[in-house]
Amino acid sequence: MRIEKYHIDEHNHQLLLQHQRRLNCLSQEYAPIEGVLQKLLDFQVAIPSWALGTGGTRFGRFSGKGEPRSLEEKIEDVGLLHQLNRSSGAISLHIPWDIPTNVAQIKALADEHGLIFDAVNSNTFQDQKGQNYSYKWGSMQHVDKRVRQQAVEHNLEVIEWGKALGSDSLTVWLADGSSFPGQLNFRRAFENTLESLQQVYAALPDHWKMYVEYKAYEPNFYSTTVGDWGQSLLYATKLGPKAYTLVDLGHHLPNANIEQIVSLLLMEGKLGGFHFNDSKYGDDDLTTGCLKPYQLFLIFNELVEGMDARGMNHARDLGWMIDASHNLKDPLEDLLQSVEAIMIAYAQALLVDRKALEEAQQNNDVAAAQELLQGVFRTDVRPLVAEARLRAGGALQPLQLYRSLGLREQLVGQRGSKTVASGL
Ligand SMILES: [Mn+2]
Repeated sequence: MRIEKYHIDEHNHQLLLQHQRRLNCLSQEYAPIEGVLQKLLDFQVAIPSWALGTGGTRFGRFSGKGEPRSLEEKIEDVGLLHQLNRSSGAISLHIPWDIPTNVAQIKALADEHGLIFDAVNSNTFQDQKGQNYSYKWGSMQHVDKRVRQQAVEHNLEVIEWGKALGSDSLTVWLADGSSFPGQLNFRRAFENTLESLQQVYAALPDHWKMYVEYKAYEPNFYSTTVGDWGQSLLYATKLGPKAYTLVDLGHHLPNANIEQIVSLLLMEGKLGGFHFNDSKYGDDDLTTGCLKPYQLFLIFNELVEGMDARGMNHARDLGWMIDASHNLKDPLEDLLQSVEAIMIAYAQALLVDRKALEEAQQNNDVAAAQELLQGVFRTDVRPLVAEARLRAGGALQPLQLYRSLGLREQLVGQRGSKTVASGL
């Protein structure tokens, strides 16, 4: 399903005057904004293929309606998001949940929707039908070499799918760890994992990146073998220049200073990518920015500062992806909200007066530094984000248009109300 262009034009036409009034106010305060707009236009956030259906908790899963039944329909869904916001131009596939039956057709379909394939994700956190060995006691950390080898081979297969699709990165998240003291020899678990990752790393094409994602706890509750950014950085450093740390916002212990982690990883040239979501207690996988928009802004503030210090391209040099689970809201509405929150935080970070902030820091003027950051954070930059969308051919108010066109109802009409998408 595609949205007819005239629907978007009509919608924009209705909102245009009000939009321009708001934008003018903002431009007067923050002139010139052209450079910021171009950066917003370039910025794309990949949508994971597993976030298009309803997620679940360990207690239950309450299906939504009109969920995508196939990889093709997942691509169509991301295509809809991208038509609406022009900032969701990539899809991140999960293997084996989303193995294409016909690579050429899938590539052509993605191309039709203006989508590229972002990082491919391996899965050794659950057993698949017909596999020889179980991951109950871990995958790459496992005491049995045969299990480790199976996990390595799966990752090699994922790289092959990625190569076929035109992806250029592999994300490895391991559920490996232990739930009880004494269960695991930490050092051997690390060494086994490193040795396994080294075999995967050796198979990476030259221009590829490997993202080593960390997580503090869950599903294991005593130790995780890639448990924090220090451990991930250890692996990434030992592996080599193509390996990077991936930061998932929900994978920290409560109140961790994620913006500082980001800053130091960037300094070391080892920050590879991001998984956006929000949380109150743990890895809640809620809509990005729904709870802690100020933290999201502070993270983007460090990202922009750190990337500029290294002369990096904001849009291309890091991998940007949403990693959330949608249990209550329509996944497409939820994703529109997440992307919007990311764009707002990014726009705000771009508006920070870097010179004035540095001056405040040099003078130990703490109050001035706070005023500067909070001044930008409290500015409503939504017209700026909307203007970027407008210029790219998207909708001024994506969520509003999604609802007024009855897109979910149309999807239910096509797919039925009892569909279940594969995913978390
Ligand atoms: Mn993640």
